[in-house]
This record gives sequence, C-alpha cells and structure tokens, in this order.
Amino acid sequence: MGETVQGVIKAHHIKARFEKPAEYPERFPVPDHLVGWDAEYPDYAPPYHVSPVVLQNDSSRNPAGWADPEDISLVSEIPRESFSGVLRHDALGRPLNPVGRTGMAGRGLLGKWGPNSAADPIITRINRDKRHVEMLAIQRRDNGQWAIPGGMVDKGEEVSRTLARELQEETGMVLDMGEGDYVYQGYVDDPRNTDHAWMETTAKHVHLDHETAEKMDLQAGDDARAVRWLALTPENVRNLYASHCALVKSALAGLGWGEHGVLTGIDKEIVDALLTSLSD
Ligand code: RP5
Repeated sequence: MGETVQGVIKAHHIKARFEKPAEYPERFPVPDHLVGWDAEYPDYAPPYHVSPVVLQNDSSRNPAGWADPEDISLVSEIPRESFSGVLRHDALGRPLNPVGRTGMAGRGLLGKWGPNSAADPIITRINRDKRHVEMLAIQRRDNGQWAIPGGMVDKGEEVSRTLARELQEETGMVLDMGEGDYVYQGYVDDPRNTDHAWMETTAKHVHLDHETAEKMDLQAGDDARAVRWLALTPENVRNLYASHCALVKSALAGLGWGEHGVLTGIDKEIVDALLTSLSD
C-alpha cells in the first residue's frame, strides 16, 4: 500500500524546521533523527518567540483579540487532542507539536496554543489547449509563494462555511463547497509552526469543467497579492506553500473517471501525466 497523505506530511515536517517567517529568530537545528520527542536531545534550546501581533490580540487583555492568553494558566481549555490524535504536553502544560521538534518555542505568529485550524478549498480545471491541469491559486502577501486559497476557521464556524468564505474572500469565486470531496484532515507542515503551536487543516476538492470555470469572475482579496488559474506543472506543484503540494497530489489522485467520474479521455491522460511526473 502507498503512503497516506497524512504519512507524507508528517514524515517530512521540513518547512517547520527549515523555513520561517522573517520576524522569527533562527530556528535551533533539529536533525532528522532528533525530531521525535522521545529522542534524547539534552542540548535542545530553541529560542522563544511570540509575535507582537499575537500579544496585541491576547484575549485576556483585549476582549476583541483573536489570540489565546500568553499566560497559559489563563487558557480555559488547553487542547488535549486534535486531528493528529491525543496530544502530549510539556512540564509547563503547553501542548507539544504532534510531529516533534521545530527548533522554535512559543507560538510565533499563531494565535492558539496547540492546533490552529484552517480550511483549504482546492479548485481545479483542465486546460485542454495547453494540456495542463490548473488550480485556482493565490499568491500570498507574507512570502510571495503560491497557495491554495485557504484560511483560518473562525471561532464556532462550520468548516464547510470556512471553505466557501475563504474561497470567496481570497479569490472572488462563489461556490458551494458542500459538493466537494474530502481530501485531508490533519497536520500541515507550515513555516509558522513551533513546538507549541501548529497548523492543521481540512481540505476539500471541487473539479470544474472548463466552461464553468471560465465564467467565474476572479478578484484577489486583501491577503492575496494575486489570484490566477495556476498551471500545475511539476515545478509549480512542488513549490506550493506549506503542505499544499501533498494536498493537491492527493486531490488529483482521487478524481474519478469514466462513466460515473469527473474525467474522461484526454482529461484523464493530462492528470495521469502530471501525477506520474510528480512521483519521480
Ligand atoms: C496553511 O495556512 C493552511 O493549509 C492554509 O492554507 C493556510 C491558512 O493560513 P492563512 O492563509 O490564513 O495565513 O497552513
């Protein structure tokens, strides 16, 4: 049996060790064999970082703030589990990253101690003239990388609502995400992750026929520098933000074909060619 998308993302945990937002200090080095919390690493001394924007939104000081209190003893419900399963905690009661060490302590740019929930709407179409699969993508303002137009789940919000809301806010596209296929629910290898705060997501996929996709008006939202139908060349897929490469591969591998599926003939050839080149 091949690896699951969950397995691929957890096995890598690369961006959470080797990338970081500009405002973070350098991450403490974490070699592959010392990632897991059970591996002895007595010299491990990651810098502590919490972003000023997170402190400004500390809900124990600012009633309108979106972030947990910096003082963890003031957090009413410290997460005990997440999509990644039952969580471990350190001696101070802080939840520990379920994949392991990241070389950074504190929450960094993330508001919640433990899992920070996002939703990722994956919208694809086939461009038969260019023989490309294309994905509706945004260019992120924070680092210029191309990404699925996902975003954070608001407090108390249903994930299906987040998927449609983020899609509309970031790209202008109005779509019922209830129709989509579930692709993934779990940990994201995000460059903002720390030992005590990390991204998790729910990803759903909708494949549109070219004509329907052409009719949609696109408009980049505030968080995006640009929005476009991005040609999914192997290079573009590999360079997507965070774990989006693994999510897109899984979405495309799940596309049905033939009598009851979404793809027929030439479309299937185009998708299969991309998946083959991505498996090299
Ligand atoms: C990634 O961050 C998720 O996969 C999602 O795409 C995104 C959500 O964060 P923001 O775009 O709101 O910064 O980990």
